[in-house]
This record gives sequence, C-alpha cells and structure tokens, in this order.
Amino acid sequence: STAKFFVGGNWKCNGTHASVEKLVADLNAGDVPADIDIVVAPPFIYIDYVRANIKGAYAVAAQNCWMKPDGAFTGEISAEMMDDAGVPWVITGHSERRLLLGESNRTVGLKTGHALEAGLSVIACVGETLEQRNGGNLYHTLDLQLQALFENVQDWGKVVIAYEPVWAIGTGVVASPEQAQEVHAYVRKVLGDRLGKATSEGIRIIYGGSVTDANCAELATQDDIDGFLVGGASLKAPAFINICNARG
Ligand code: G2H
Repeated sequence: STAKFFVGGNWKCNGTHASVEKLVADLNAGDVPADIDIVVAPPFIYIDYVRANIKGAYAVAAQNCWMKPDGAFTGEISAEMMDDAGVPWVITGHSERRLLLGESNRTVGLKTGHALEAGLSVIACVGETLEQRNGGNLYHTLDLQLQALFENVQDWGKVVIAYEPVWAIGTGVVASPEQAQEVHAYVRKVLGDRLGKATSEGIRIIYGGSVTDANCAELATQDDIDGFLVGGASLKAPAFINICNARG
C-alpha cells in the first residue's frame, strides 16, 4: 500500500527502572528513519519516564486502556488519563489480553471506539489461534474481530491494524512472508469493501509475531505489510533499531 511505514515496540510486562533507563538511552543513540512512525509501549508505570526522556522520533503508547472516562473501576486506567498525560497511542485487543484476560471482540471494539473518542490513536490487534487456523476458521475469526471494530470506529485515520497470528507470538515461529501477505491482503479487502478502496490503502496493516531483525526485511517487501508490532525484539535497542530500518 501507500501508507507510511509503522513500527511498534510492545514491551509487554517487562522491565525495571534501570533497564528502562538503559533501553531509552540506547534507543536515543540509534539512527532511525525520519519518514516513518515509531511507537514504543512500556508498562504503565514507566510510561511517564519514557515519554519525558525518549527522543522525538519515538512516540509512546499504552498497552491497554479502560472504556469509560472515569469512575469506580479499580485498577483501570482510562484513555482520557492517557490523553491528559500526553500519551498519544494505545494498543487494544492484544491476543494476550484476549486470551489471558478474557477480552471479547465486543470489549476490544468498545475500548477502541472509546480511545479514539478520547483523542488517542489506536493499534488494534487481530489474529487467529492455531486451532482456529487449522479448523478452517481463519477468515471467520478475522471477520468477527474486524466487525467489532467497524461497529465502534468512526475515524479510521487514527487506527493501525496489527495482524498477529497467536501461533507466532513469542514462539519464534514467524509467519512466512507469503502467509502474512495473504492475510494482510484479506484484511485490506475487507477494509476496502466497508470503507472504500482509497481509505483502505491508507490504513496501516502491520504484522506481529516473532519479528526479528533477521526476518523483518523480507516481510517488509510484501505489498500489504506496512510495518511491524514487535515484542521480544523491541527490548533490545540494536534489534529494534534494525527493524525500524527494515525498508533499508
Ligand atoms: C506479538 C509480538 C508483539 P513477539 O505479541 O506484540 O510479540 O514479537 O515477542 O512475538
């Protein structure tokens, strides 16, 4: 597509104050292209430090948000609070939240819609389990996940879709460029059918699941892969910086 390349680093539930300080310093020392979007998502408690100390080439994201502005929701952090704290991005619907925390398509849709209304940009994650893929339910699974987004998203200009096959997450089993491209092209077609071809061409569809600096270049050559959501490899600055330079 014609969309601007996008690389997200999802630090998940990793880090200490000391390791975060080092990672930020190492990221600041690296050369990354000026004409792409790069976002890093630290654990909530380190976000403010990262936001204040990382260079302008990197924007910050939260890994989750709540779907109401405020109130009696112990332990939750709202999209409004992120906006107030200068956090421009949030990840919604990561498979770890879907599978470990029981987030349904509906919840992910509501969180995505609410975050957009609160002024955030959203990296919305979709993807199938191995069981769903092997059972012939790859496209049905994606349809339901995307449908929940269509029901809640008005402004697609602020949404990046991350395709993350669950079987490739943290397993070292990366989707082949052809496998990823096939699904990205499908997602693009569904977006095109709903929103029109021009709009769909401008929406970033990024791939996540065991992306490394060794496999990113080939994935990045695929027509419908507009970037990456990187987990494990985003905790090492040299690897992450190489992935940011995947298009050479
Ligand atoms: C997929 C990805 C980042 P990893 O969850 O969101 O993690 O790169 O460690 O597979």
